[in-house]
Amino acid sequence: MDTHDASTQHPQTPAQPEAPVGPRDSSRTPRFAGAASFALLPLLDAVGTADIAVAGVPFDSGVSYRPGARFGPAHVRESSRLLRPYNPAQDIAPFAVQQVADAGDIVANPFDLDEAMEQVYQGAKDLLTRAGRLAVIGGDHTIAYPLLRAVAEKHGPVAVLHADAHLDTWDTYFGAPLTHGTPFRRASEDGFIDLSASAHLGIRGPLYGKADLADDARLGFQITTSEFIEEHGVAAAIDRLKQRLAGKPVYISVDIDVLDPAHAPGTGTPEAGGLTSRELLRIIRALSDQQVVGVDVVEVAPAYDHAQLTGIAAAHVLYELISAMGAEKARPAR
Ligand SMILES: [Mn+2]
Repeated sequence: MDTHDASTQHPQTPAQPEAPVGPRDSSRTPRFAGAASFALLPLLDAVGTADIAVAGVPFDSGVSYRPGARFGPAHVRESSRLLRPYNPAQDIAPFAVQQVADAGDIVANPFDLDEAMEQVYQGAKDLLTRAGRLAVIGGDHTIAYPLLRAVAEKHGPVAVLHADAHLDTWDTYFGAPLTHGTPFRRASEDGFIDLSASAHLGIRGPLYGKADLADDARLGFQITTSEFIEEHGVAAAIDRLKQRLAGKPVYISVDIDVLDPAHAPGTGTPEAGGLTSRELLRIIRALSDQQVVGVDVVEVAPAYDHAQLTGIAAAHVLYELISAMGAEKARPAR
């Protein structure tokens, strides 16, 4: 970020990194006015480079049930207008300790899934030349595959923390190897994930058979179910996840259907008995001591949403993830 040549600096004025450009000033422009970038942050093109780029992927050609997550990025941005600059729950100003900017959307072909996956991969790779980390708004869960491909290229196999009602490690649907129910099987097979440190959170609901669980374990995932949280509490779930992630580079992928439909009705494959938004936010906060190298929040389908419930939940989840990613930078200043 700092482009000053140290040799031209006066000795009494050591080089200072430029302060991050924050969200639009809501004391001058009402939050409800103008176009919505995520959290009313500046666009990446306006700031050039960023520590974290927020990018949308309006793509839902991989869904097996209700379509509509292609409208997720616009809905989450629209639902993020009320996010304020200081996060007391993590004692951090996430847009002041790091440059966060909205990179707009990565365009993906809605009629050709293979081409779309290549576009998401290339789009993520290109953004990673201008931003240290990506925070992606989906889009259906298929996009986790090309995103993990780009992240693994940079960091090696990553510990994936996958919050979802579903395993998403199934094999094929109608013979198709890449759908929103299969990205983590393909990512595991292709070596993008650390098989000893990856985990699902919030799994629940009916499966096709018991073999699904055996396959899933073989593909590298430990499961913390929704029932585990009910039985043992959030603190025990956090301990279990931290032991599993074990200080590795972590990629966090949040399918908004990890939340109960009461908290997030606007999604493609809802399952009863899920987490509350309060439980999920607390778990994310507890991971601020991890090395989080990338995140996504996917499967927001606004056509089934009511009063922005799902959009607001997703916006807060992303805000908490961005805060957790900033914790490392904030620490020395405290
Ligand atoms: Mn999913």
